[in-house]
Amino acid sequence: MKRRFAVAGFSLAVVLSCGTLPAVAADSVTTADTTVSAAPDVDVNKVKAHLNELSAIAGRNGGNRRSTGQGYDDSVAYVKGRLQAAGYTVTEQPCTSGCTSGAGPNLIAEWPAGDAGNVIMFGAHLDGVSAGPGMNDNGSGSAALLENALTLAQQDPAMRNRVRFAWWTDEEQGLNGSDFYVRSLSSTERARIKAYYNFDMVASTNGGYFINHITSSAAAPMKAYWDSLGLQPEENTEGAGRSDDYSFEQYGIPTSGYAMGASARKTSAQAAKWGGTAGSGYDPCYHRSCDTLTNINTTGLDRAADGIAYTLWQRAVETGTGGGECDTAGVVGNGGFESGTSPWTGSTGTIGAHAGQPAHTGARSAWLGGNGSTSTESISQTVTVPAGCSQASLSYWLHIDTEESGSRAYDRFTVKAGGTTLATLSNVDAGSGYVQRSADLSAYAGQTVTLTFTATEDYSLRTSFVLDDVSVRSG
Ligand code: DTR
Ligand code: ZN
Ligand code: ZN
Repeated sequence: MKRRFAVAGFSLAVVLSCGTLPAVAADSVTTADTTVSAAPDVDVNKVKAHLNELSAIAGRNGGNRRSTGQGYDDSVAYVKGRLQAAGYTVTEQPCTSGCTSGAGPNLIAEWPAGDAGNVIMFGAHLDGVSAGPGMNDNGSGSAALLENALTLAQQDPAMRNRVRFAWWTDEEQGLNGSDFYVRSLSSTERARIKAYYNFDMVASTNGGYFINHITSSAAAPMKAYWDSLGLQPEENTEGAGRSDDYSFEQYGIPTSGYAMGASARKTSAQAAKWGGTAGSGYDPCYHRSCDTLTNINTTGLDRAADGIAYTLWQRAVETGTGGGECDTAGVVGNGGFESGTSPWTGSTGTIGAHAGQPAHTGARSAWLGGNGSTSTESISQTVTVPAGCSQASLSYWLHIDTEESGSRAYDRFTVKAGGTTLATLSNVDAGSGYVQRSADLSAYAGQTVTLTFTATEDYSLRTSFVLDDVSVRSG
């Protein structure tokens, strides 16, 4: 369904009541001095066309798309062909350990733009059970993801972060394809993945609106989109640990995703807010032969597909610098300490050009501590995190130089937002140069908060905490 609720198509009162949700499903929003791209509407008819192809593939292959059969390999070939035609480099990854014997490959596609050190992943399992064609489980997630990948390629917006898509093999036999993928990555490659979003059963005919880890920072854009539609989403308790997001969770990668539910029954409270039949399963055809093209909730499928696009744009697309959705330029004043001391307050005598302690960039820094006697030095400034930043972080460069030795913390450095401690470091973290560190500020979107950096030393032996290039950034 083509739905556009650009700012112009929405009453101002409604925009304001939605609080912090910026520019949903509009093609672009023109601000005072620039045009920033906003998430597109993903055409649900095109998502359904992919489902038709997957259904036909099952029909030609004994009625299923089980990971070990030709129905799965043909599904891989279909998705791969569409992605390649759109300009993706696509990798088939054979699952060489932990998968069912004879299982086909994972399919991985990365859009080749944006910071390769910040990868946002979106995945769905492409295999089904042997009982039927697997249209809701999981043609729905596979097709919604494919159309999102094609939409991204077609729009080709300026990218801030890297987007990687995955279609997993052998989920139904134990999350095996995704487990193999995450296990096979080096720890460096794993650390580049900042979030994984999973889509398994997003079109259940008697479904609900479920989000994995709904209160997490990774889930914020997924939730913001469904909240903007008034859907009152709930935690995906039924699916916890039961789909491919679990493989990423086990390595500490933040995960979220959408689901509409499997065999668990809808409660009367859920039927009251979402419609449908209380006391019946969310998907009456779960793992059955009747999981066909008629077992698809088109409205739910559309809402999931559009929310994926919204999340992808929020997390990975460049939003421009002219007062866009999450413009972090200038949020921290004089973050490099190059122009006097204002707007920093507190121990501003620590700010300057310091012989013997080089700056990270420029000539000046804030040298906190290094006295070798009982002392506390602190600098603060009050910032406003833009409301459009569903993901925001505090970044700073810190060089810790110490005369202390051993593994006991004598001299400490803390980073606070208001009364909340975001980070604690000490002489134990000392090293030869500057290290860039960051802390999550997403919880402060739309709020004004005082950032404070404090060095506290004990009675002897100096530890210097040299701070430079403080900024708030999106993502
Ligand atoms: N991974 C699903 C199993 C599953 C069970 N409950 C839920 C809830 C929401 C999504 C998925 C699931 C399967 O593939 O069968
Ligand atoms: Zn599934
Ligand atoms: Zn299943």
